[in-house]
Amino acid sequence: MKIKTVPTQPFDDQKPGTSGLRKKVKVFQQPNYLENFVQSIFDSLPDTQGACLVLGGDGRYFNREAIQIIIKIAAANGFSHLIIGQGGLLSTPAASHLIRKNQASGGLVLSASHNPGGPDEDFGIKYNVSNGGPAPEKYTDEFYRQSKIISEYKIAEIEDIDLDSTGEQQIETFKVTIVDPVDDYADLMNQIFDFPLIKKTIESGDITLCFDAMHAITGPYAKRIIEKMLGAKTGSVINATPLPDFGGGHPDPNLAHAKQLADLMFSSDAPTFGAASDGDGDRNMILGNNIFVTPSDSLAIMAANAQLIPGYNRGIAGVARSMPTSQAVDRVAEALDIACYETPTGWKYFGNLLDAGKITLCGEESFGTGSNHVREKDGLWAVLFWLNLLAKTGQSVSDIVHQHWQKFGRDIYSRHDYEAVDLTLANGIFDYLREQLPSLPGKNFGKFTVKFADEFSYQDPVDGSISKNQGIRIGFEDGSRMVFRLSGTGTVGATLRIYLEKFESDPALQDQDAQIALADLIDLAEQLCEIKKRTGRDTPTVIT
Ligand code: VG1
Ligand code: CO
Repeated sequence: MKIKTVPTQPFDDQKPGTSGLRKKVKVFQQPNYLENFVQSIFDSLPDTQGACLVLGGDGRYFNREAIQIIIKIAAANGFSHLIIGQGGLLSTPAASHLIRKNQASGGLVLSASHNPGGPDEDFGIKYNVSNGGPAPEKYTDEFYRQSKIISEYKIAEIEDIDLDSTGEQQIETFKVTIVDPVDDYADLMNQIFDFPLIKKTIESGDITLCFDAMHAITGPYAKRIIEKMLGAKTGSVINATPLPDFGGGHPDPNLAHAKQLADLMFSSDAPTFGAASDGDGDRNMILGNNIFVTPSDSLAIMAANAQLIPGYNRGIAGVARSMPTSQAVDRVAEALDIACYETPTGWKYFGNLLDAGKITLCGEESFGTGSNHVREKDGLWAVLFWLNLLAKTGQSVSDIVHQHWQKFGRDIYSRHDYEAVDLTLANGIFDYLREQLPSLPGKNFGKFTVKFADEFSYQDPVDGSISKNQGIRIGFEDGSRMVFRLSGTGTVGATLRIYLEKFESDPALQDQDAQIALADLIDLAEQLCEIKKRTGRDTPTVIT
């Protein structure tokens, strides 16, 4: 195999964020941009000689072209085996599973997740390590360091690989295996959940459902699993064909972006269960007939009911949630007498806890839940968990949620996002918040008394590594909380996220609209951060 060494210059903006490197497609299409980043990753790895790499993406614009380039760079860097999803497609959780199942040295997942796709939209690339999880910070810091000193990359001069036929292709000692993207993942789900019971309940009509794949990667997975294996009617999966631009929408499963599904679930024709997933298949939104389950509540409900699911019937070791996620799961952990960990935002912080067996379930408020079955959050897994729960209990989504609140209380929760904020203004807001932190504890704001105010820092209990500046937290005596963070996945300006939470133990007051129940906390957040005043905006871009 002929290998070419190409001289290159570093780019100064290849610092991975919350979940890999995300930029506009046009940025990735600049000469050498993708090549540099991939070579920087390979330069950071201890040994690529003879190694096996999993490769696939969410099918967004530039996916195929990027895969052909990566194959050639991987071959030139000594990888001996590539496992690639047919058509270049793999959901993030399926990629995680393939890495684990094949004991690959790692994987590259091409996705910008819930960000829009298309020639003028976003592309992304993320490296996962041998446990199947996103590369921890010590890796991503090294990728960035290499990207700043890179002077050349290696590329094999070989023909494009046929991505569409499953099977093996061999070029000298370099082997490429094209696999069906769904097969192994569907097998894994079948091992965890009670498929015969779910199928019976769906076929009897006791569960009716709609799954919105948002023209993204979960279409083929949901068609196979929900319609074919579990017997849901054809058409139960909507927007099922992955499109390079996701049909022009944001493949972000929330009430704002999955509007078609949300409208259906709050109509008189609503099925008993509704769900959606995101661009790369790791997020989920759960709905019942006229009810939306917040991701934080979903995690808590899963933890409280895990013993009803075959894959977790021996109980769960512990749970973890990202810091801004509501404290609902903490209450369940306390009742079950298991550990509950609070980690920074991003799935990479759960890996060590899962590997060490300290936790079984984990989740984030951003529509992400998962377990020790892979090392990524997993959208369809969460959907199947809920379907199994409905089938097993015979209850409706609404009954399950209300009973949970009655037992544990409700953490009324909302996140307000302000997108594309001018960077200088955003930094000013954080400076202003930071200045106030020392003087806040003990201060009264109407009925709220500040209990603590700090900037979250995390020490990993397994390897002792420390991650600082992970968001500003202000907690109040009554258990209410607000968190301010800057997004690490956006590609335009700064996205400021405000997370708001209030505990309600009185069942008579639990059924309130979150925005109304949180109104005084929302006002106080504005008073403390002045985002509306400083940006001149009068509402958040997205409320979830
Ligand atoms: C967001 C979410 C975070 C999630 C990350 C990746 O990050 O808040 O919880 O892990 O996206 O999800 P940020 O830094 O923008 O807040 V995905 O589905 O984009 O891989
Ligand atoms: Co995602």
